Amino acid sequence: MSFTTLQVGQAGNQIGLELWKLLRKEIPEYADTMFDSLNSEKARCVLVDTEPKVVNKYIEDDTLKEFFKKENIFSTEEGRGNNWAFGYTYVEDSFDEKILDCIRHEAENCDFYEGMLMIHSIAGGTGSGLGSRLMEKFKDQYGKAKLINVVVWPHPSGETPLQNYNSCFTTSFLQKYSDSVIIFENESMLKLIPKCIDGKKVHSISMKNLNEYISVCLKNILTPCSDEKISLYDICELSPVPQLKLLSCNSNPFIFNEELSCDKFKEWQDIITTGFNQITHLKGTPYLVSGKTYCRYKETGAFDTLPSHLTKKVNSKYKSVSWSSTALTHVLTNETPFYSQKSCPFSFAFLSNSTISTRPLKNILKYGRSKFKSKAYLHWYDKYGMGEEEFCEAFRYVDETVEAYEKGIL
Ligand SMILES: Nc1nc2c(ncn2[C@@H]2O[C@H](COP(=O)(O)OP(=O)(O)OP(=O)(O)O)[C@@H](O)[C@H]2O)c(=O)[nH]1
Ligand SMILES: [Mg+2]
Repeated sequence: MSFTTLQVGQAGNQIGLELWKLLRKEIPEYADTMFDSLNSEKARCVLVDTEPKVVNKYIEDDTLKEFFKKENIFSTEEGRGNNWAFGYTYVEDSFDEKILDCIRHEAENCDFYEGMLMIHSIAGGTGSGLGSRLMEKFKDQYGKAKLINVVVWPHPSGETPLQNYNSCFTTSFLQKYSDSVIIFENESMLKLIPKCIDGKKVHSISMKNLNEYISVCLKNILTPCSDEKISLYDICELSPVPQLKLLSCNSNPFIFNEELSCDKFKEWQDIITTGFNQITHLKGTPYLVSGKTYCRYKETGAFDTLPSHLTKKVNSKYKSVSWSSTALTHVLTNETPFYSQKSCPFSFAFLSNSTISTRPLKNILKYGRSKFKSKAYLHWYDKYGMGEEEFCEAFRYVDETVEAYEKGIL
């Protein structure tokens, strides 16, 4: 089974820089799932941005150059100015069709094509707008293939005036076309990273550090073990009904500034406890729809007690929904963690579908609707043919998603 990775916009391609650094270390085990073994083990990855700055790094850097196909890198001259409508509607010289041709070419080279893992932010113009257009066309052409989106959520306080509108539009497309959406909230990561690396003085956490955290999470769930094939279907199992497909991911230990912060962890129990402590919720106890833990541990001795320990931890953090009592599974691998050279004995990740995801949704809806009421910035969308009806439809989709979680848990 194989899948393609599609990175769109600045965030998508910057996260990719960190992710492929980790994945490359495990070639050739993953050669035919994420790497094209027929083509010198180059990544089965398509890289897209409207401005050339970030994707050019993949062309100019000597180490990266080896792993990426130059013909899979697409860019234009100018970004989409944090405007979803600009990104969605303006595709000069059939830019979108060229990208889809490239994805088709990659898919045709796979023995069994599972689908696409797409990485992007929801708040800018390219990853969100052009990304939405690509999701729509991909699902139109490959109805049965899976689409998993890894998305970066903006700070609620607002980095750009259009971010909540853009986020609502992207969320409505995710709800229509994606099979599972793994959400990484920039603000939550800023709070949780110091918890993973305490004992060290953290002066500031950079965007690169956020991307390192996201990459470690993705690495743990995409390559739980080196001799078993990764499958997008395993991740999609966590979305039992199409309306409930928003996932969160946490992982421990964590590589910070290329240094593994694992000195303070003596036992696997400590690593799991710190991993679960990363999960934050504002009010009450969240409901868990489904979850999967991923553990790599060379010592099999602990495998008898690990599952019940993990289940206990999950139950202390979440309430379970009445209709989904067996929704928690554990993937335990008798293998040294991939960063074992740094003497860490154990790695842990938790991928979960829970009501925690409704909090960021409510935020973009609240701020988006309040701006819409005062008709702020609507002309930026109107000039690309997006009228008030389109806004109302996007808000309705976000509303329905929140409602699906609130009703679904009963
Ligand atoms: N985690 C993370 N977030 C990022 C990164 N770069 C940008 N963001 C966030 O993504 C949002 C902006 O989206 P970008 O990806 O920069 O925008 P874009 O898709 O390139 O679109 P345009 O530049 O408007 O054409 C903001 O919420 C940023 O905080 C990154 O490398 N990592
Ligand atoms: Mg950009």
